[in-house]
Amino acid sequence: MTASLPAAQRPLKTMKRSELTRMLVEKLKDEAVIGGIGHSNFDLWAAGQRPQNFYMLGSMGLTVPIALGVALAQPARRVFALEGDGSLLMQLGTLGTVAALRPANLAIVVWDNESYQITGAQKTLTAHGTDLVAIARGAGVARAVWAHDEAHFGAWIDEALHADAPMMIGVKTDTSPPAGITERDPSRIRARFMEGIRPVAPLAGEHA
Ligand SMILES: Cc1ncc(C[n+]2csc(CCOP(=O)(O)OP(=O)(O)O)c2C)c(N)n1
Repeated sequence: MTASLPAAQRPLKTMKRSELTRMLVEKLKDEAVIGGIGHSNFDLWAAGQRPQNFYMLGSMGLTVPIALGVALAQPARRVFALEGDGSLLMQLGTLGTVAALRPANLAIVVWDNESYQITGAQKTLTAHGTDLVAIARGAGVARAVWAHDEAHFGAWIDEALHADAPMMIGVKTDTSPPAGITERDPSRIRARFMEGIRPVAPLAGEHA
């Protein structure tokens, strides 16, 4: 019955972060991906360690600011920020900054499992009705949407790969464990990422 409804009218399906992360990574070439603290980056790591991936270790809420910086510095490269609901709730102002700066090459994916899963699954505000996609729209990110199922998520990622405005894609996810655990080596993660997103042409004043 519900399958025949347009996607936007179907109820939100609770999906698996690790499966969708793999689906996203399979669609990528040289796009940068910033994985948020904890499970967001664990699943990114498990989906294949691309040099264009950065794994945030330590601070909640910094995924979107880091991704925004990369998007502004390299407008020719698409950038994905993968963030948990708890972490985004800690840094909501960042959505207004994204709206104001309007980087066309930035897409935010929010894995909303309604909990701080990695620290013991305490409930976040989204378990009590806070709607992060509505908040993003209110902050000025007009292209903020919920993914209704896996195919819908894939279609929004395809759109993000060609979008002309920043996007946010919200996904309701379950609390299944991540598919792996990121190696805890921040300096190596940083060095590999810096090399992985090195501009092809030398920067002004830089010798090739
Ligand atoms: C600023 C800050 N506060 C608290 C913590 C402790 N902490 C680490 S991960 C985490 C929960 C993250 O929740 P969410 O972003 O929803 O991701 P999930 O664990 O659900 O995948 C908390 C509270 C931290 N690392 N940084």
